[in-house]
Amino acid sequence: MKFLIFGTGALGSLLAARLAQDNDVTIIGRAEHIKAIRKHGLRVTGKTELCQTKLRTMTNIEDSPIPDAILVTVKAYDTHRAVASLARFYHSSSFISLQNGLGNEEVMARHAKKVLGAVINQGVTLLGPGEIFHAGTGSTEFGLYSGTTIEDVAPIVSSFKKAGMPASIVDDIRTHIWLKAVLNAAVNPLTALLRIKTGKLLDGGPLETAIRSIVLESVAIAKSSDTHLDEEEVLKIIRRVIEATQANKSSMLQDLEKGRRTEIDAINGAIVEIARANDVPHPVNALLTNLIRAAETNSSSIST
Ligand code: KPL
Repeated sequence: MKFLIFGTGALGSLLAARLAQDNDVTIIGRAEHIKAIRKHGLRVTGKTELCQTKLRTMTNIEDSPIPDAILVTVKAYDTHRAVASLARFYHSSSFISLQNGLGNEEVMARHAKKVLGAVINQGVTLLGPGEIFHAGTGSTEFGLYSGTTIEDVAPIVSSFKKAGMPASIVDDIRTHIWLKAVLNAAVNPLTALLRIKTGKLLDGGPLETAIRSIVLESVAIAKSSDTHLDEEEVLKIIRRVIEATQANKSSMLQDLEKGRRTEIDAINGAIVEIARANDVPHPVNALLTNLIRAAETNSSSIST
């Protein structure tokens, strides 16, 4: 298959490294990362150990061949910009968001003819230009979102499996996207605010109580938006993902540590927006959103 991976942060780089073993993969990313990959290959350590040299690297989208599937892995606040720059492919390729948060697929579906939904759980860290660390591995679920059929999704799932990444097709991808948003709403702000690795959340005490509060409130908000999630099931799944990615630093923690903007607006912030629109209580998510916004503005002066 021909893949275009748009956004070569930690996750996009992992997907590129693994999929390029058996597919034609083009990556578009920041100049210094691309330069390092061209020189030394893309180095992956941790759960994946390889140095990938079979990548078509680009910094300019205009030079890319037409792909079968575009995996969008930019930060959620960059989705609009990414989708606008992919206009050449609106009528030819399947667009797939492998991002955090709610609303990415809606942005794609406003322009692209074929959109697939997907949810991925992989713990990955960018170590430096051309180098990533794969801390925790999980599955990827794909589903039809708009304008797509099983013929669009099946070959992508096969490619993921062949590349050693467990993948499946689900009927209700919108519910899975919500589930991932609730997972991120619980894991990401807590790990970022406390500056802890994901595994520390399973403390059998206050942090697990905090996770429960976030999940109960978020599940009620999902319900107001016609998405049914079972609270206890969600808690079980979150526990499983935390166990599988325990050595990982969540993406929000990594963002704060680097003094970068986080994806809080697309995660807890988006949940708050939906709660407001549907008149549902949302104090826990609103508090976390405000705390992360405050941490974003103060992260560079943490020791003063
Ligand atoms: O999606 C994640 C992230 O860090 O953004 C995981 C690894 C699932 C933790 O929430």
